[in-house]
Amino acid sequence: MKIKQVKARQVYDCRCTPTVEVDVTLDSGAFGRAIVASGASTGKFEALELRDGDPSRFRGKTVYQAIKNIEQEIAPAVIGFDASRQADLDQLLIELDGTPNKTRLGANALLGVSMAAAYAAAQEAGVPLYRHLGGAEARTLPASWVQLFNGGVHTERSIDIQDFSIIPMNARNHDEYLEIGYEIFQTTKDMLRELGKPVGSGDEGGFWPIFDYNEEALELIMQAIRRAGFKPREEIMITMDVAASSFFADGKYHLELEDKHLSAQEWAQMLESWVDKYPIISIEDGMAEEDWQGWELLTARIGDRCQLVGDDLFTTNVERIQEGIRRGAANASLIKLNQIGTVTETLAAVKVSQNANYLPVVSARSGDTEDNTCVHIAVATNSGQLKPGGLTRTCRINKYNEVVRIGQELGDKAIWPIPDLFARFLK
Ligand code: 2PG
Ligand code: MG
Repeated sequence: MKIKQVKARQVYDCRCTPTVEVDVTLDSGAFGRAIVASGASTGKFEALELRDGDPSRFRGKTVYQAIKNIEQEIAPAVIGFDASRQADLDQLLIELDGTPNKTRLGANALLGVSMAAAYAAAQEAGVPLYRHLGGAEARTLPASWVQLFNGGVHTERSIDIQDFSIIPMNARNHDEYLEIGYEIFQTTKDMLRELGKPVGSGDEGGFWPIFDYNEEALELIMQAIRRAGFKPREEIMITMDVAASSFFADGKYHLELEDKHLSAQEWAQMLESWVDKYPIISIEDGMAEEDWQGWELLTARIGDRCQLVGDDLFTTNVERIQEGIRRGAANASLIKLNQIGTVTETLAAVKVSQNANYLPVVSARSGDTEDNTCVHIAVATNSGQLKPGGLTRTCRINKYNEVVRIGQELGDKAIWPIPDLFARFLK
């Protein structure tokens, strides 16, 4: 499975922001292609996404240097390497870069090669990527958070909270799940229309909310669930990504819509009151990435009845996840390939989470593409949850479609994870 050729090019994500695409060809002719996704609400502790920074070209966002690094440094180093040895290959990439945060060659450069090599090795082995990475045990289809509202930096901060999604809990399979999600998504649209509110979508395919206060999103979701003929809590649960780092400053949480400046204690109280009032099964980044104490506080308060997901907090970084486990901060981790920069480190982050009973949620990014690697990572690791976005835009729907394909491939071997996945929060 020797790598024969590595080709890289600048392509464009769903915001038309430049990004890295890599092709890896093996001696046998087996071929792998991957595109690196990109975030907007980027965590401070993420590996570096190398951009050229020339404001006259794509507003500084071109990735020509990363491409050059692949062609001139990474390719010569990996040509002749056995692509089936993913962990060794990734170790080589990490050492070649030589910095803790992949700042020299760029995590986007490294990840593109890492993922494309994985695809090439899978093709050579004649198996799909999830099987190549996860073996025969990889057969849990992910339940996707169906995003209804975008917010935060994905909608020019039209509301403070970054996203609201639903999880149909009683669906027996992915098709049924998506059908219920679709019905509620469309009902939400009907209601927005009736209220004279915009029905356009934010960066991740959820609706772009124009609301007077953050809780209005929750109220509307409750109405939409009922109007679509479902029972909140019994049948449908809600997830939120607060992305609290984006409104945390000087030790306070600043809710612009409410004009409130809250201490971690007050903010945790407010989140708890929402969990009391609404069927919220999951809160992501409820506290800011540097506010470990806030995280501990929130976890102690509601961690037994709500999944608390560290995204900016953990940045798919084994050491940060371990720190969270030690401190009792969060009880789940968001997993994004480009936060850490290689396939192997991504899989390691999932493992560390699972070993500590922290549920992993594999996520797309707000700047995503036709690449479906995140879906394969979810299946490969039996994570059970995926965060692809709302029910518009191909960069979102392609993830749902990939789940459909994998489901068909697995046939009756496929495991459908809900509602068991959340049993510990539903007692
Ligand atoms: C997040 C992600 C995906 P972004 O915060 O969870 O929803 O957003 O890719 O912009 O960081
Ligand atoms: Mg997030």
